[in-house]
Amino acid sequence: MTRTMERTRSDAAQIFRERRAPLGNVATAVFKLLRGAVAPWVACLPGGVAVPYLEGLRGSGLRPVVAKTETGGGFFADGVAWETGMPALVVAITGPGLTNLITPLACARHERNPIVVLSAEVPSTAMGRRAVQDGSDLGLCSTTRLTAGITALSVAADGPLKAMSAVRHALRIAKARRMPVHVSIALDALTTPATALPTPIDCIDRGMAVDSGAVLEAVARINRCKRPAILVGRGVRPAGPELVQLAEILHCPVLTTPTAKGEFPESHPLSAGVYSFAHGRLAHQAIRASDLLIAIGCGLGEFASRNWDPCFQDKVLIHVDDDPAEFGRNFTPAVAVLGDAATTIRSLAAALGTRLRIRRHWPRQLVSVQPVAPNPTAYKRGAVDPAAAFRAIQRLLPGDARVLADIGSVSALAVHHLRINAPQRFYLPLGYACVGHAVAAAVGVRAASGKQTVVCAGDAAFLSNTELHTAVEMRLGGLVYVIANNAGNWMVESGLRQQFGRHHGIESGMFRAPANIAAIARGMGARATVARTLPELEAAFRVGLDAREPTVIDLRTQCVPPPMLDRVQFLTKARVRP
Ligand SMILES: Cc1ncc(C[n+]2csc(CCOP(=O)(O)OP(=O)(O)O)c2C)c(N)n1
Ligand SMILES: [Mg+2]
Repeated sequence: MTRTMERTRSDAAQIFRERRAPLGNVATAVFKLLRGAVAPWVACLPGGVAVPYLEGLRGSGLRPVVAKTETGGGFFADGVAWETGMPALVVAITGPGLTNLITPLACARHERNPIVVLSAEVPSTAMGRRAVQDGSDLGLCSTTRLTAGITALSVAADGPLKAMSAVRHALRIAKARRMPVHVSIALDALTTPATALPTPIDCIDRGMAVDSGAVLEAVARINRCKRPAILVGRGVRPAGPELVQLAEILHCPVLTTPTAKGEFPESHPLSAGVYSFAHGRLAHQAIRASDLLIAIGCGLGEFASRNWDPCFQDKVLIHVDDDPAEFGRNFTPAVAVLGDAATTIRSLAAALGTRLRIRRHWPRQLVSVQPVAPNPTAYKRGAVDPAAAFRAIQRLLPGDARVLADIGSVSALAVHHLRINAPQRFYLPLGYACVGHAVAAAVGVRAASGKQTVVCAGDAAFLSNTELHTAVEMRLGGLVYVIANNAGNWMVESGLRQQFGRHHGIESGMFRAPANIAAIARGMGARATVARTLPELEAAFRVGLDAREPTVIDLRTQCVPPPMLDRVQFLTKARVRP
């Protein structure tokens, strides 16, 4: 080898090193690309093929959070995305890591929370050769095919260049469509030196031009009606002040779906509360009596339309949504206004402000809502009436605290008894309704919000995952778990009793004895108390809000039928009788 050739080779190596140094390998470059465009917490569960991701996170400015399962990690990310509106990252291994993520991704899809899953795949040379956990397209369980139906993009990259393009593309789609996405990168691609970063991710913010023709048509319809009402779903976010303005111009009742609880302040005189699931009497009356309904950001599905109540067909429906697929899904709108909620509401309010001609036809009691009457259920010794417990929580709840309700009788009780007076305070993902969601998602919400966070969950929900331990590891104070411990899956049992009578005789999921939730929580390092009376609950709740570590209140509750008649009716009607 000549000296010139040697120099050329060492120069090339030097240039290569210099280029490589700031970028590192593909795993490192991926996080450099994502930083700033995603929320800073990365839920991850380590494992052989995912190690390059974990190495890449070092010094990236992003913060790895070790979840106890990928399912819990996925819910954590869902909480982060819900709180921040930014895409939340999850890093997982292929195979079981990815299959564990299916449930939280489906939940995020329902709630339109952007989650970016980066999974690590077996090396390209091992694909299709029975490598452990092979989730490639050549393996037995292709992870991209598994996630394809529940994500906006699911793509595998077994080369470095495609890996970088895939991540960039996935992030754009997650942001634009507010949906989960999945990129699977092979181990060898992850560890290949990155040659160049793709152009930084610069997503154009959502926000569409207002459909002014449709707005004018809507205004004309509104002017001809007598009793308009507004029903808002989760898609209304973020439209707080605009929504209040529109309601005040129309002076009409405003209802929310259970998932959008609080998006219109429930303390506002025009609030008729939550419609359908666990609704109050007023909400139902307001919908029935209205002749025109402005539905904003909701698909008018089972919970949003009280089991597709036929009364919706008799109204003039003005449907506002940023997804045209929602129009006509359940009821045909007289006017469909495609656009982002806040902008459209603002345009409607502006157009109505000068032209509003409807006269006030609403009976006084329907535009001035009274608080729900207390549940008269008597106390049983040693256990608290859950309705009274919720009213106590309501009294002690700080105004800016986040409340997460889990699925179970607590979700119905929380919807019914809590009054949420500001948007983005209450999270109940009823669309996918997965038991255990809040227990894990609250950790993400508390971390991302910095606000006191209250979880209302049942004992079965608490037992279904262990992300409380993650909250303990993160030293998250001001995080209070109120666990309504009624010894089992009471919502199911209660539903069966309402449907079939007391002796249906099948396994409904009630336990022989209550689990010792406080002891389990202590075992994970949390502060924990058993509360058997309201004063015990109140004292523990107050202390927990200011505590420096997570608090669990093992609240022994009576089995009182929750307000869930609509759901029972839906299940009863759907049965085919012989
Ligand atoms: C993953 C999942 N499995 C099953 C269900 C059906 N389910 C709905 S409520 C419920 C009971 C939850 O029990 P718990 O958390 O103790 O609350 P409770 O109703 O007893 O107050 C079950 C099993 C579900 N929604 N999600
Ligand atoms: Mg229970």
